[in-house]
This record gives sequence, structure tokens and C-alpha cells, in this order.
Amino acid sequence: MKINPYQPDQSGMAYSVGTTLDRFIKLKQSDFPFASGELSQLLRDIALAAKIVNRETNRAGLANIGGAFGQTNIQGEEQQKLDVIANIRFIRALSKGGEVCAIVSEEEDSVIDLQNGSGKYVVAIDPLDGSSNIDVNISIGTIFSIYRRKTPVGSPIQLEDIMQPGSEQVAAGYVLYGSSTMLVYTTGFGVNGFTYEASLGEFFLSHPDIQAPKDGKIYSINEGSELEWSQEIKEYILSCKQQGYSARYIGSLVADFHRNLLKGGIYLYPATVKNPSGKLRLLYEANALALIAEQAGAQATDGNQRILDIQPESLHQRTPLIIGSSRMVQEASTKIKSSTLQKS
Ligand code: AHM
Ligand code: MG
Repeated sequence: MKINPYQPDQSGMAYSVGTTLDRFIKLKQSDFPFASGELSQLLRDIALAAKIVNRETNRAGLANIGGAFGQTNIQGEEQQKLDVIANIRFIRALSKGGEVCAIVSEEEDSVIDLQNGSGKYVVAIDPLDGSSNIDVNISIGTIFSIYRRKTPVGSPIQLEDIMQPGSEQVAAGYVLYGSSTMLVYTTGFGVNGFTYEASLGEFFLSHPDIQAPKDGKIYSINEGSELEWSQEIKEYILSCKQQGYSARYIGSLVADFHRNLLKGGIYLYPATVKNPSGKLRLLYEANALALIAEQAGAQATDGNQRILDIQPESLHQRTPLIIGSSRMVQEASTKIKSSTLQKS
């Protein structure tokens, strides 16, 4: 059941645009009658790391004046790439919080077992997505999924704690470092977006109960890969053009997804001859956005099945992704089902 964001909740407190993220999280804790507050704290930890990463991304341009990342700066300190910095920041925040027992990160080959006896949650994260845009001042993002571990708290982490389908997520979200910085998340009771006010150091509710338009006129795909697409994808994209849709592709998944979520549109990263399973990762890219999409009334599929139903088999598994306005995703899926790849 979705809660009207303008109504008082069970505690009798109302929240509306301008509510701080902290207060909102606290008020929404009543969505989970038996929760003891760890998930709320975990969301706060992520928000704190996001603020730090936001600060680092804002500085990146200045840092670059003194030399490319990877070189030493004027103080003789080694400048780290932003994606590495973001990885460190998020892992530090998640380890210190105490709610998490294991982390899967795009930047780490294997699972990070935090050896934390009391941690109930597993987090899958892409700390800074949109690598080709990081150094050129174009929107980038963080994507995160939160799962409750399956095995008993305190016991050693098992594969079944990590390899959960997206439908098991208890929360998911993203941070968009764009013209303004936003944190958008869901705990399965609708989707809410918060805008960061740097001078106050706070995220404020700016987009309550986001509802994706059922239809749209934007398609987002890397058209440079056209020769690598299946015939069905080619025909679908041709049909987008024939219907007069606009092409918009930033090359940062969070930014492309966020725009289409608010304005209506479809994002596709299909299987290609070069990447027969697509490029994007199931555990820390596709699943989180798929849950947010569905919670906002949009849809996400790999072309054959719902993203949230895919049983993961490996940590860094890739998946084709077609995500966005429900009517558009349905139309695309019908057209491209069982497509075959052949380089032209
Ligand atoms: P990354 O994890 O290396 O940043 O790759 C993921 C990114 C997505 O943000 C984006 O949608 C896609 O890769 C763009 O890929 P391409 O350059 O092939 O269009
Ligand atoms: Mg990524």
C-alpha cells in the first residue's frame, strides 16, 4: 500500500516537500512495524557517503587543473580516480554503520565479508557509475541495492545471502550527481526523491511519491552499436524514429534513467554481438533501477523476463536491460522477444 505523502503517517506527523531526508526516514520507519531501525540507519549511512562523494565530484574539475587523476598533486599526494574514491567512501560508511554483513561492489572482484556478527543486510553497489563521464563534468551516479541476509545473523556469509533475485530487495536507490545532486530511493512503498542543498548539508524531499508517465517520447540507446544489434532491436528503434520520438543518451545510466522516469521514455542496453549478455550488471545496476521503476509504475525487462525475477548466478553477471515507461517497455518487449544477433 502506498502512503499519500501529504497525509499524516501513523505517528500523526505529516511530511511534505522540504522535509529533510533524516526526518523522512524516521517517519517512514512505521512502514516496517517490526523493524528495529537498522535499515533506517543504513539509509542514513548511504546518504552520508553520498554527501562526501558529492563533495569529491564537485572538486574533480579543480583537481584536474593540477594534473590528470592518477598523478601526484602539488602536495605530493596521489590523486585517486573518483570511482576508486567513491568505492572507498561507501565501503567505509557501510562498514562503520554496523548494519551490513557483506558488500558487493563493481570495483571489487569478490564479495567483501565485513565479518560483522550483527549485520542483517547485504548491499550491492556501483559506487560511481558512468565511468566515461567522470572526468568530463557530465552527470554520474551511485546505484545501490539492499537485501536482508537469508542465513542466520552471526553465522558465516553464504552464497545464498548474496545471490538473491532483485524481487528480494528490501530497499534500493540511486544518487545522481547532476545539475543538482539527488537521492532517490524506495523501500517498497513508492519512490521518493530528495535534492541536496550543499550550503545546509542536507537532502530535502523534492519529488514525493514519483509516478512514471505510462508513455513517453524519448528513447535512449547507444546508436553507435547499431551494427551489433539484433534485427528486432534495429526495427524497434526505427519504429521509435517513425513515431517521432527524440533520442537522448548521456551514457550515464542513472542520468538517462532518471530523466526517462520523470519525463517518460525508454532506455535500452540490449545484447550486442560484442556483449551477448548486454553490458550492464544485474546485481548493482539493473536490479535497483528495476525496483524503483516498478515502484513508480514503470517496467524493466531483459527482453524475455522481468529483471527482478532473474536468479543471479555470478557476482558481476551482465544482463540486457530495457527499462522505462510501461507502455513503451511492453511494446519493445513484444517486438524484440527471441531476437537473434548477427553483425551486419
Ligand atoms: P560503467 O559501470 O563502466 O560506468 O558502465 C556503465 C555505463 C552506464 O552508466 C551507461 O548507461 C553505459 O555504461 C554506457 O555504455 P556505452 O558507452 O557502451 O553506451
Ligand atoms: Mg557501472
